[in-house]
Amino acid sequence: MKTLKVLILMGSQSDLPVMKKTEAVFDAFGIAYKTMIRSAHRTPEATLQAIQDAESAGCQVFICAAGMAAHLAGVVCSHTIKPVIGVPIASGPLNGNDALLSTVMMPPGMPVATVGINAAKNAGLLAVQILAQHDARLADQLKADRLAQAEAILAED
Ligand code: RP5
Repeated sequence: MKTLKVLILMGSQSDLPVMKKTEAVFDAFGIAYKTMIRSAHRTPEATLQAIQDAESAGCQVFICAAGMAAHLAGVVCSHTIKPVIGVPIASGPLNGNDALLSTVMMPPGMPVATVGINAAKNAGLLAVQILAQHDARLADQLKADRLAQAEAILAED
């Protein structure tokens, strides 16, 4: 079994349809990940436990998705020095604008790499880029992916 590389946390099962796009990236790149429903507000102790268990298992990157007053990524950041990627989810009456600001506006010294609202694919790719710093296979796969994107755009002429 492969060592865990990424833990995906999301505040609610209602976030899962969006976060399936992050899982698809890791499936495509052959990266070992785990997905859990943990909420900064509703399950604070279980969230901390998940972080500690993941670090013990070798986790290198955390991805945290939440909507509304989205504090999950910030809370995870407060418990680890591993990179934390935040995905603001468009849920609730403010359509993710609340989650975007809650996730991105971290205080100095506590960074969360925040992607766009519902940008779950980019969260996955950013995690792959982080892991590729020490993994030549992943770096090659990323280059091939960029090339394929360029070719697809040019083919649209
Ligand atoms: C957040 O509140 C979750 O991340 C979700 O985006 C939003 C609504 O949660 P549910 O009421 O659908 O469980 O904590």
